[in-house]
Amino acid sequence: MAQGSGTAVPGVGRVLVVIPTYNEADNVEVIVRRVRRAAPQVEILVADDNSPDGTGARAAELARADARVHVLHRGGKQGLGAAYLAGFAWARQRGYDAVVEMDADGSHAPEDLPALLSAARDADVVIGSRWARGARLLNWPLRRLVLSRCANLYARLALGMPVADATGGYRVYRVGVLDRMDLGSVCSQGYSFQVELSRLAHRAGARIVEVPITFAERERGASKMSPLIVAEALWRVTGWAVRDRGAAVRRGWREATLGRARWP
Ligand SMILES: Nc1nc2c(ncn2[C@@H]2O[C@H](COP(=O)(O)OP(=O)(O)OP(=O)(O)O)[C@@H](O)[C@H]2O)c(=O)[nH]1
Ligand SMILES: [Mg+2]
Repeated sequence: MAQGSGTAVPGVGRVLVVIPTYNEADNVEVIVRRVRRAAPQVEILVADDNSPDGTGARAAELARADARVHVLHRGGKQGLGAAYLAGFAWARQRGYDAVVEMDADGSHAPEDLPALLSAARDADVVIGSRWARGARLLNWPLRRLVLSRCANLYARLALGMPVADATGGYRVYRVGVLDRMDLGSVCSQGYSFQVELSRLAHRAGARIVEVPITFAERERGASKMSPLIVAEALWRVTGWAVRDRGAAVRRGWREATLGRARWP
């Protein structure tokens, strides 16, 4: 660890902020600049899926000008989940101690990052939460607000996780906890990725802490949210719930029958 060289966050270590991008040419420079200003010790990896609008080339320019900015050029659009997993692998190979997930469109304020990193001193996973007391939502359309509220309610009830914002995509993961999570089993393409990782972290016994954030609607560029992405989340959460409940019932049944067998 490069302690003392100005690249370590006290109590956390070397941090890599992974920013997945697809057609974010108007946003990439702004977000990189804001992260560098808000948290000068961290490094940044832009994980670009060969965006047709030239986001990758812009990110490469930023990387040439700043040794703390890196780019992962990927072959084509493969979804948010695949881009993050590639970013996590990149971080692991290079010995980072923590990775941050952050959108490129400014919805996740880099100015909140110091608070998230400070919470990471005593946690395995920190979720920048839209549904924790003190969070602020700016210009979010009512339909997105309702969708997020319902999705979180469903995920919490179906999966039994004590997490208010399981769909939120502004997070810190200590690399140690990623090692305990079975990332090879991850199958989500879109935003159910966040729920899937919440579930894996919860099952790995991770200390999960939520920190309120200010979440703003994107100002520039197009959303990649689609009905297909919502359907994927619904379908996957239901599948995990059935699997988890089935396993719990089988466990209970086994314990009950074994207990009875031992009864004198
Ligand atoms: N590398 C990569 N990045 C992606 C892909 N899909 C989305 N992203 C990025 O993931 C982040 C979140 O996507 P958004 O389109 O902002 O999704 P959203 O925040 O749910 O939607 P809005 O609220 O409408 O902005 C952005 O930085 C996107 O550029 C993908 O397939 N590959
Ligand atoms: Mg967004």
